[in-house]
Amino acid sequence: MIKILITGSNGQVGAELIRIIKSSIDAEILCTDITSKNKEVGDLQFEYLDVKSKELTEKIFEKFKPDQVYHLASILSASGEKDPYLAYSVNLTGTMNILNACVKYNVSKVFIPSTIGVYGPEAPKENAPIRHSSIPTTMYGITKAAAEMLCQYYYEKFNLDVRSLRYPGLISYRVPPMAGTTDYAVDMIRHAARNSSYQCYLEKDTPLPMMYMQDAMESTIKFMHTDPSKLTVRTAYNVMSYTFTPDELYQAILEFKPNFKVDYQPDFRQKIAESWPHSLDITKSKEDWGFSIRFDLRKTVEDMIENLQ
Ligand code: AKB
Repeated sequence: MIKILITGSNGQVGAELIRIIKSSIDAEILCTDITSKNKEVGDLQFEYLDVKSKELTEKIFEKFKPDQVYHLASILSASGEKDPYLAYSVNLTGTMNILNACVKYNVSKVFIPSTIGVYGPEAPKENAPIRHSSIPTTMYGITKAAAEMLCQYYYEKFNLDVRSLRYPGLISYRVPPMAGTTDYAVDMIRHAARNSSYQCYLEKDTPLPMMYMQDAMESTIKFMHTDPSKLTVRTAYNVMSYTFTPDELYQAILEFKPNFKVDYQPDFRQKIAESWPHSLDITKSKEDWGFSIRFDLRKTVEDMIENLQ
């Protein structure tokens, strides 16, 4: 049985990844986070791990001896702007600690998610390519762009099988996201499901690339199972399902909740959203590892509302 270590297991992605790994892989799983374990961890093993600490990180690796690592601990775009130093320490020092421990303890495969936050305002807005020369304007984007380069560096220098996907905004119902810019989408659907009105912190006509969590997790597992010889990108592959604006999401929700009301009060996150592309070029993901999705926007909204009710 393989041993899988997950960092940031209490977060929005962690909670979902635990489920899919449990149901699709015969593995011994160790969940780690800086907060006490949430209910998704259930009866799995859990340890406190602050990835900023090299000593603690190595202690956990030494004790558990993972074969594979899913390094999800991260500070997202909105929280990163409130505390840039923390974003730097977790997203870069933490990632270095994980990569070094992976090399030291002979981990065979590691997943480190990236984000649309790596793009800056001068990147093409439509079909943004994997390779780009834009400079991200958030600390989250800067650290994640550097982390992508670290992935490639560790792959080339240490032959470590590091893999990464640039996630767009992820829509899910189990653990509410609270620290990003794309989170309004989850929040809007949550309010609709509970029959309360919603105040949106982005302008109604702000397009962003998005994806339903089920598709994101199934893609991640498929990607991690791909024969390494097929992978031609060792920074990060682009993935996304659809683009919508807050108003387009609102219109999609009205089909299921006709009395739902939204008003718009943009805050500092508007500027972050405007610096990101509307859509990504996903050709390489389709060619190299067969990326595909099941949920369009309508199905996403329907499934979200059903589960949140
Ligand atoms: C955020 O909004 O910060 C994240 C992301 C797009 O990476 N959801």
